[in-house]
Amino acid sequence: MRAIFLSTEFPFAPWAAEFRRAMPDLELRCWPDIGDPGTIEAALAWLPQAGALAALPNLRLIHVLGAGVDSLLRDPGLRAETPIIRLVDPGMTTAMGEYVEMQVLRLHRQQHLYREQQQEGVWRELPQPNAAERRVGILGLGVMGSEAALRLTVLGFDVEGWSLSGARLRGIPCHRGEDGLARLLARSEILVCLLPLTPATENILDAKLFAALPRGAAIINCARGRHLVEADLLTALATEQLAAAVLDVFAQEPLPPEHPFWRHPRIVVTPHVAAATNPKTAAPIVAAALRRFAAGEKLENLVDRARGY
Ligand code: NDP
Ligand code: OXD
Repeated sequence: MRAIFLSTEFPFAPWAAEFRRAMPDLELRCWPDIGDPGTIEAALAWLPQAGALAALPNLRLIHVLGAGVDSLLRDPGLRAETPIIRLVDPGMTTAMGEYVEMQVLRLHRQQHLYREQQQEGVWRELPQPNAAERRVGILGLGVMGSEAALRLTVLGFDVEGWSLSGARLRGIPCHRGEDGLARLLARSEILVCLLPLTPATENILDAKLFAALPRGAAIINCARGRHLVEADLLTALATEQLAAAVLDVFAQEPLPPEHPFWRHPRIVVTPHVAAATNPKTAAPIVAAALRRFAAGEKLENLVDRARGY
């Protein structure tokens, strides 16, 4: 099989090395060294170069090198009939679980407040509820959200979620629809966003949503920057409707140096690293999908274009 590597962000060399091991018979080229475009059957894509997809007349499959497909679906060169597989890599799922656990524990144990006290040289003990008394809400209970929810449950937190289907997850109540969202928000002292970015979820983290949370709640956004209305977050922190925010993803990445989030005392910024794609673990997964495709077998983790994720 002949495939093309399309990425404005991921360097090619580590992927090429991993694919040589995982799939020695794959002829993997890197844009713009494309050869005869008509011979390329598959694209391995993360933020494809402008015009690249449109230039491949016989493309039969796209495998995304990440979990989210929002940027790929915006590519004007994408044809409606080309199947898209997204990356479901247990290594990334574990990483996301760790990130959410770490940030929820930080907020639960009030490290943001102790940090401020330390800077002012203040020795003051704050009330310390048990994990079982801390209500956490998770928006999106898919691959990443389920992992986060289950790990937090193991730590003893009182976890509930929200998803499109409302499918119940091993004892974790899951809400759906507008009413369900309102019920989840009303109880969530810490709210984690793990939704895909779609027209239905864009700007979901806005003033209306913040007002529906208990006063002094905290949010963690490790999904996409465009889920968040940035100005509304700054207002909610200024009025103390929200006590803190942890942000891993941003509308503009890298976050510009002058952006107010960098120096905000109640915002933790991490540079889109909650669950980074790792070529070592991802390449064998992508290779297995390409082999299934070549053998005409049923494909897994296909993106539903109508739903947008
Ligand atoms: P999944 O597709 O497995 O899960 C998506 C979840 O969101 C599902 O539970 C789905 O509901 C729910 N959902 C989708 N649309 C809606 C809606 N309109 N209303 C309510 N619920 C909705 O995705 P993943 O868990 O793999 O990943 C989630 C997102 O995390 C990715 O799209 C990506 O943006 C982000 N991400 C960020 C990373 C980082 O490093 N910061 C790394 C990896 C991913 P249902 O279960 O009913 O289908
Ligand atoms: C992803 C990401 O979607 O890293 O995989 O954000």
